Amino acid sequence: MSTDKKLHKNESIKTESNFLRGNLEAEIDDPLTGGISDDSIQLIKFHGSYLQDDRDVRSERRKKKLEKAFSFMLRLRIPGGKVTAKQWLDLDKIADTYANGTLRITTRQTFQFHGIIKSVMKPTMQAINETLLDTIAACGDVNRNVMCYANPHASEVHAEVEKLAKDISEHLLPKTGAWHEIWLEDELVADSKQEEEPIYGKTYLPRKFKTVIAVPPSNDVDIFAHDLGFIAIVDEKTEKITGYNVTVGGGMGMTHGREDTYPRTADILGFCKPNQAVEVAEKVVLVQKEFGNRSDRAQARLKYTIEHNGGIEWFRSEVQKLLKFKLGEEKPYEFTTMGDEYGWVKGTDGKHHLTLYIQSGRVKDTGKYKLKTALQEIAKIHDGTFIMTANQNLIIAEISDENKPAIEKLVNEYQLFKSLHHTGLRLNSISCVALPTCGLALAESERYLPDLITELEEVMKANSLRDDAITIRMTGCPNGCGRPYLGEIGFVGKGPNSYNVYLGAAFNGTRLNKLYRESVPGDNIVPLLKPIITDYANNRLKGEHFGDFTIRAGYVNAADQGPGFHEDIKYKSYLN
Ligand code: SRM
Ligand code: SF4
Repeated sequence: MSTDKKLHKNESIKTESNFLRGNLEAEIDDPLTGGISDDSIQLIKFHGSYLQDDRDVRSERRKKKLEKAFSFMLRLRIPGGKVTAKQWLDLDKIADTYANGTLRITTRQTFQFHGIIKSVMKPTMQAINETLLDTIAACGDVNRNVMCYANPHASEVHAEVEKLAKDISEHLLPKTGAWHEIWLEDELVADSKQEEEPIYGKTYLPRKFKTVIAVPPSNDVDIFAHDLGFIAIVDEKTEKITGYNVTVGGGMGMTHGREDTYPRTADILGFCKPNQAVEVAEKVVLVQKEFGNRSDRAQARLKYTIEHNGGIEWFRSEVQKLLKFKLGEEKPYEFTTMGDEYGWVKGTDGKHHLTLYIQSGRVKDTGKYKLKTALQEIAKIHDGTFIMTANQNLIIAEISDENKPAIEKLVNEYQLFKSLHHTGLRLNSISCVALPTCGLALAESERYLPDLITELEEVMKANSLRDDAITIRMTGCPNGCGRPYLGEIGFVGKGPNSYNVYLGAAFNGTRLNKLYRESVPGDNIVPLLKPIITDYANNRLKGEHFGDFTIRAGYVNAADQGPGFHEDIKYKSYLN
């Protein structure tokens, strides 16, 4: 561990928290304020929650000298993103009873609830626990929700990667009893001082840590964006997973104006057998725990640990020192897409699956489009499961032959099939939450991208590109929650109604994009992109994707793995 610099204050908060307890319970029970202390704000993240406030009313309340309109966001841990129909109904009810009445599918295959006030945090957690789910380690400096390839049509392979996602999640889960004690009011651990965190120790990790599993040719989980990834190598003849290429050091977050922060695509560490994957995950975590930067949180993710200590060769040798077996050579693989496969598919196990597009992952009723009610009605008769995807979409999964007609009837009645007929642009879009709940948002995202796409759709249609798939991603700040630096078109909030526009990522998620124009006002985005889209329609090569075209046509330079992200920018100011 680097000891020469002063440790970040979060390190002492963790160390002194008695394994994530701190003063959290007393502060949750305190009726005098809707908030909690700064230390508890850090600790509650490990319990899957963030203190937020309604930013739409912030200045009005400040003027009235009122406390901020505090509420909590709660994120579930659902490795592999699958819930039963019964759990769906329970979660839907929790959203109505305790939260803002919506379920939010995140970019990491789980749900968030927004708008939970402090006085109902315990009942909410208890209700979640009754559904046999939890929120442990959904946020915080630990391994977060583990994602895996979502499409269950290759049933056996899907079942295997889903199991691995669960195994890794369980293995890397904090072992403290704090969550159960605080939220479920379980008996206190007799002497919590004797508790141990065998993997993490008292200081947990230097920063958040994210793990995913992909099954080529689909890169639906955006494998190169994460700290740790497993690319399943499937034998063509037997259709069995023979092992995994392990990826390390991907990440999206950066800070405007800090060139030492950048998105980075992951490296390949090596190859492991299926029964070695959990051990590899543990050792990668241990190396990050030892070498990650604990002074500067903006430099603490695994991507910087690798960059600052000698690159992937150094990292490989550190992981290898801890492993009892030798990592193999990378095996060949190819990704062709990172989107979801919409519509009906039949699995190799004979079950049916319907993938629906969910705009920005928000499950709610809007006007005549009663998505939330429809899914509720479907869940009431569904004998299968629901699977969230890494693209904020939803699969009504594992439907039996007998039940398919009834589900189809509801799908038609509530016009859910409409979501499948959206344009290629919309079907490949992601937007992060941003305003009004996200405390870090500099600009709108979820409330803006859908309308911006409507305008861009006109340009696409005028150029006969209605159904062409272009990945388009927006975030309200540079933290990258919608993985915008892997979008062929990326918008990153710079200030109110102002976005940096990025172009040139690869359609299969293997290459980052590059800054095209800085601080573009919302109204100027369509005029900015219109000539480029038209040029693409007229001059693209056969099968050429938009991101590749913008590089070939000279709009942006091709990005490298990440450290040079801020270099070779052709244009910067919007006025250029
Ligand atoms: Fe994120 C912080 C929402 C996926 C990178 N993210 C936040 C917070 C908690 C804001 C905060 O710290 O106060 C946001 C809460 C907004 C709200 O009101 O709900 C937030 N992140 C989200 C979600 C809900 C976006 C969405 O629209 O779906 C995603 C929840 C994922 C989950 O279920 O676990 C979400 N966040 C991501 C991703 C994408 C991914 O992991 O696939 C990234 C980029 C990948 C990465 O981690 O490098 C991401 N979020 C960040 C960062 C920057 C981290 C960094 O390395 O610099 C922050 C800020 C931070 O950690 O300091 C952040
Ligand atoms: Fe908030 Fe920024 Fe993440 Fe969007 S990218 S949810 S604005 S932290």
